Amino acid sequence: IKGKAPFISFVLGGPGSGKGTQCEKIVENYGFTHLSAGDLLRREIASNGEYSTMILNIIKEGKIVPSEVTVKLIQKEMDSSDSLKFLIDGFPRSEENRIAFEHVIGAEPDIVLFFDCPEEEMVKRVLNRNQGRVDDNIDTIKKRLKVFKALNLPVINYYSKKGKLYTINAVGTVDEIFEQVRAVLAAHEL
Ligand code: UP5
Ligand code: MG
Repeated sequence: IKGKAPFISFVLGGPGSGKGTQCEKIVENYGFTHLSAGDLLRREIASNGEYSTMILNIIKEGKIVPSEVTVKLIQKEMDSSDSLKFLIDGFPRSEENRIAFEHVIGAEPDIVLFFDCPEEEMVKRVLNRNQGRVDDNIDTIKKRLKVFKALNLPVINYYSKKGKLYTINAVGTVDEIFEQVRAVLAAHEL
């Protein structure tokens, strides 16, 4: 039986907007537990489990893995952690993802950080990354951007209406961007 409900922040933004980079800074400075949905899915591919091929094919196409699979991976991580502060990075990517999380985890985020970045900057960052990700090529990036606009922006609008959205200007140095994040976390006494 768990005690106090953890503080949950969703971390959203387009491909290459700097979610992972800023999450690392938040972990260093504020002791959050960082769960990147994309990293959990890539780990699942590497484990050669029953969903590996399906996940790989979806990621290559820049599409969204079924909520059931992603939420289960997130749930496993949350359940096996006694952290009181979670960053859920790159999720939910669609309204369907969002609703599945609410149902399965039985919680809503306390805040949502949205890293707002122009498309040309995101494309530049992703193409420069060079970490061998199967989706870091111009064709897949175009698809990821399309899916982001069609399916993730509605989630961002939803949290904006709920008063939970904090939009961060994701252009600038990593430290300049992190100063904006600090201000949001400080306002929540974290
Ligand atoms: N960089 C970072 N900050 C910078 C700055 N201020 N100035 C200049 N450069 C900066 O950064 C990207 C690159 O930019 C890095 O090289 C960094 O050094 C540099 P990063 O912090 O990695 O950006 P991030 O937003 O995390 O980019 P990422 O590519 O991880 O975002 P995506 O949302 O596209 O990827 P994710 O891993 O979340 O998902 C991948 C795929 O998995 C999805 O397309 C989808 O197919 C699937 N997926 C699901 O199906 N469901 C999910 O719930 C999650 C993922
Ligand atoms: Mg990332």
